Amino acid sequence: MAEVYITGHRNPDLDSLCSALAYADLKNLTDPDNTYIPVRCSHMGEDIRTLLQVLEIDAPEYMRNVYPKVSDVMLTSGMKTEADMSLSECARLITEKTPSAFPIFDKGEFYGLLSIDDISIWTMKNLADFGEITEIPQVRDIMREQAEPLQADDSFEDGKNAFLNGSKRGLAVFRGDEYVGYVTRRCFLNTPRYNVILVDHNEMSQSIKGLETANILEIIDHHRLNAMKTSIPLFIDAEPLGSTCTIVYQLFLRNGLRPSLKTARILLTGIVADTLILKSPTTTQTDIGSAYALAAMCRIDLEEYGRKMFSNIEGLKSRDPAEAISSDFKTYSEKNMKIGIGQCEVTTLKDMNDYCGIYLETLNDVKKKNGLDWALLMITDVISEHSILLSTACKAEKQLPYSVTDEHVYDMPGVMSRKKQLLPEIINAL
Ligand SMILES: [Mn+2]
Repeated sequence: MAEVYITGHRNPDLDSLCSALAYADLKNLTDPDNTYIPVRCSHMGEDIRTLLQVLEIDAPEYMRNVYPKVSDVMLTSGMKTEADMSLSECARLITEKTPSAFPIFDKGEFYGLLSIDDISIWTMKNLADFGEITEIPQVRDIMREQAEPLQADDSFEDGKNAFLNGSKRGLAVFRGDEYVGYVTRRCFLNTPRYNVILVDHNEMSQSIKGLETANILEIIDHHRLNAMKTSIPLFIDAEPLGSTCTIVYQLFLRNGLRPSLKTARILLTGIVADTLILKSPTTTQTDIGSAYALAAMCRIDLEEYGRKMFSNIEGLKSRDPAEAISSDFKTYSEKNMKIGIGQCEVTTLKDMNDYCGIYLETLNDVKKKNGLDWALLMITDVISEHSILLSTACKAEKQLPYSVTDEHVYDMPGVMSRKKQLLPEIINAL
């Protein structure tokens, strides 16, 4: 039985979060031999958090990275060896299990690690001094000085390195100041690998930290393909649909399964959000068919549900610019340039002159902070299907096919999709 983590991209949007939740549900139904756990690999923006609350959807748990950790290889002893146990009692336990080190408790509390060296050193010394062992000591009396314990979240490499110096047989593992287990040298023979499924993205730079050390089992996505080299064969379902949730719904159908009502509503949420209520040019007949089928299943009026979702979006004027820009920000590497493009949805562009200046300024900070060559922000009015584009100063900026309304501000009527409409023009301009 293995654990498999399903994650969307960093700065998760609703499609990323919802497709992870729904796909985990599907995988747990079709493959009960393994456990599929939906996670998110970064923090959520304020607007997404509020929206999830309004829609009564629980976000996947946050997972910092998939680097192998000490906790992945640590042992927890079934032996309850007490500090006041006699050495002969202890010896009987050891010959049964032959561990090189194991934990000793004092009235249930962790006392320290006893290593096989503690026992042999004591025995040798007694034999050398007296020629025989006259008195049997308690375990606590022969334990030598304890080494600094490891932390459960320490990396596997750090844990392994802790054994490089000296002749330690084992090390205790703590979480904070609580004992949780112990490790011996043998624990570090094989590096464990996390199992990961990527949804709604396929690029390393947008994914969970430590992915290069993990097994990527599957990719379910609707973005351009710029995937990493993988170490094992994998299942990929990449389709040019409006939402990853549509692909996940199609996979339910292909498996002859119907999503539960809860999952149906989660899928619907992802589709409505990513297709901007089925109005984005990325929307296909499959998205429309899937969305209406799911809405019917949940007895939800699709348009009303969409309006309710988007009416919860606060105007950019009242939001913190840095937070708004980073809430849906993606980075790309193209023609040796590092580019970042953010997108914000609004329900009107009438107030844009009130905030354009401060957003342009903040965009420059974001560019510097992230070591980017070019940063852009697309502000999309989902009602009138119209976007404006803010840009940091860049040579390629002049090549963009949009009309300039102000310095570094461009008008993009009818443009709603970063991926399908803006990104190809950016690459062209470069
Ligand atoms: Mn998506």
